[in-house]
Amino acid sequence: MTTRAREPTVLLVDDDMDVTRTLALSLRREPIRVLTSNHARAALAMLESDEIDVVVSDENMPEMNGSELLARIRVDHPDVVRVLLTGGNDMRSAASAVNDGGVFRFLLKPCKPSLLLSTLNEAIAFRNSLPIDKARLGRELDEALAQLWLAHQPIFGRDGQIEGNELLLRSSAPSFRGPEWMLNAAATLERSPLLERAIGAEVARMAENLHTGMIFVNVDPAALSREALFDPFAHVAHRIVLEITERDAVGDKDHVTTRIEQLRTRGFRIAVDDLGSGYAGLNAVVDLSPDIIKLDMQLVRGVDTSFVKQRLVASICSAAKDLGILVVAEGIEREEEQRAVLAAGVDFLQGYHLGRPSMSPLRAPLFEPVSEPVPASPAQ
Ligand code: G
Ligand code: MN
Repeated sequence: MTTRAREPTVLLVDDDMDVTRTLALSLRREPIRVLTSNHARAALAMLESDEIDVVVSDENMPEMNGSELLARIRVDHPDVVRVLLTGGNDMRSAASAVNDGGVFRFLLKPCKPSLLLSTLNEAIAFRNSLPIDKARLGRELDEALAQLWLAHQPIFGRDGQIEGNELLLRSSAPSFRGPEWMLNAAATLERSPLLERAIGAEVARMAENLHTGMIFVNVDPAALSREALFDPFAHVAHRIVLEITERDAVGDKDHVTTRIEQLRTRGFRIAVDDLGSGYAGLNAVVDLSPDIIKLDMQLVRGVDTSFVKQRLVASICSAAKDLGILVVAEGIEREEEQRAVLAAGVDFLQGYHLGRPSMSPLRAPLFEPVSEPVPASPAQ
């Protein structure tokens, strides 16, 4: 749960789902994180909760047109670079959006993938050239740190018993725009070790409060060498599963492997997070020899209706079994997905359908349910 060099994030807004889908698809091989929204209001909400560098918005939308949306973004998020996407008949509004200074570029529909990409690269370069207001970011990070807490999301065994919890970074401060924002803010200000110390202490507190079961902690390869993250909870290492999240290609692979070995010797278990997503490929399993594999949500999404996904999940489970590795299916949102991953042989289940991350800090110890039936009290 720490720093990572962030991929630039682009938000595509169009009321036509086919347009957002096609544009997103054309960018899938680029080192760009692409979010989409089909409603202007939803887009504004995403800007509040996520860190977004560039917004590309359609002009002609029912509830709020693109120029108006971008004008609002200009006020609330001045650093976000704005691009307008228009049909030929909206040229007038496009021209005024650019002339009034609010919009970086406009693109004509239908937009060629190569033009979209070059425009986005220019927008991202422009975004990166803007000076960061470090004083403001520092205040926001301080606020977020002061109200930092860890949500816990249950992870279930095949029999429906809770076997553990994944801890997820949260803060109650208004400046908090999500875990990625916080990790990046700390990295930008060279304060990652401070954030890691705070997280380490919270993990220890949560381990005490959660009383029993495994505790899954997200760790970025960059944080592996910083002892201060692990020291506070080293005394409960046997309960801790370190989820290695590789959003970025790992730089020094040998170093990562050596560090993982050391942590394993200290009693920590190791999981490869998001297996099957961009960077967490099968090589991660070879390099890290994990105890646990967490299947990426994209493999789980719609697994009940995709024969390919069913076969892939079943094959991974079967290979994992041979290797003595346990498999978690995460991001289960529907009963049918749950049934399909159980049929494919996963060991553990996680997702909104079974239990959402907790909404507020955990204050008191949470005890496991009483295993013996409580005798009914005699009738009055
Ligand atoms: O990358 P990682 O696997 O650590 O991602 C965990 C994130 O996934 C958390 O932010 C958590 O809130 C979210 N999450 C957990 N369960 C679900 C789910 O069922 N569906 C979706 N969409 N997200 C989920
Ligand atoms: Mn995770």
